[in-house]
Amino acid sequence: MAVLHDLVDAIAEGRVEVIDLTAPLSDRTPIIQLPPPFANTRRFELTEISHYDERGPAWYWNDISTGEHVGTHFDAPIHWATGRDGEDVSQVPVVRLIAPAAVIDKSRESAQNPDYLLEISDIKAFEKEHGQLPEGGWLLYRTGWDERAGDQRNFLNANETGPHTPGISVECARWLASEAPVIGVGVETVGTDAGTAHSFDPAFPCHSFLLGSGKYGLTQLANLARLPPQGAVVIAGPLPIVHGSGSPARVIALVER
Ligand code: 23J
Ligand code: MN
Repeated sequence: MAVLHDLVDAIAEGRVEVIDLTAPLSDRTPIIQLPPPFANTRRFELTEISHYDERGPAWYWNDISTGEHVGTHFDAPIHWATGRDGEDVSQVPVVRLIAPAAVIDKSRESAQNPDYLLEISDIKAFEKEHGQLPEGGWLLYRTGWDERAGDQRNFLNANETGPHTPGISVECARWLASEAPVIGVGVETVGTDAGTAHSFDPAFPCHSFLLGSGKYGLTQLANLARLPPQGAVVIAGPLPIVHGSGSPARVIALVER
């Protein structure tokens, strides 16, 4: 009881700041675009049921339609073939949804090179300066890409060779999955993998290794610039979609000031 009320007091007094890491969900929210012959997700959309009118005089409501992997969202292990026997999004234990986070900032590197790939050496250097990655927590990867989220073209940054967005190297993805103490990786981009990861070996290594190890992904996070390198606590709220491979999620962070 005491700890929880201390937390509520600390939030009310501003000693703990609550930061929204979630992108707004609308029909303009950027979505991933896979090349042919692959099938693609649908956008988030509202269909009005009534709006204080003859269809419902005192109420406004909508139907929603969306892909599971739209906007700020959670990737469950079952999303990838390597994790096919793992948890669907409704089976992720709620205790996993509140976890500490380390934030590594490669926004400068990503501005210079949109194909920037996070390496194990980057994480070792981070750990030397800021301490170890949190046990049972997230590695959040800041690239500055959230500034582009208002515009699908700029966000996907595709040319004739495909999308160019920063990501994680094959070796680093393997290491994060098998050696690092984290439960998952969160990114600002449309997916946890780099734009060019379709041509990596294996393809989409973040998805392949992390989800294959029962770990998770969080994508299209906003406001990572407002988090400290260590010490934030992340609350991620995917919908418990039965058999779902993922879900749009409200993701918030608590930061001690
Ligand atoms: C399906 C296929 C490839 C990718 C993805 C989905 C995602 O990024 C996702 O949202 O999980 S790379
Ligand atoms: Mn996804």
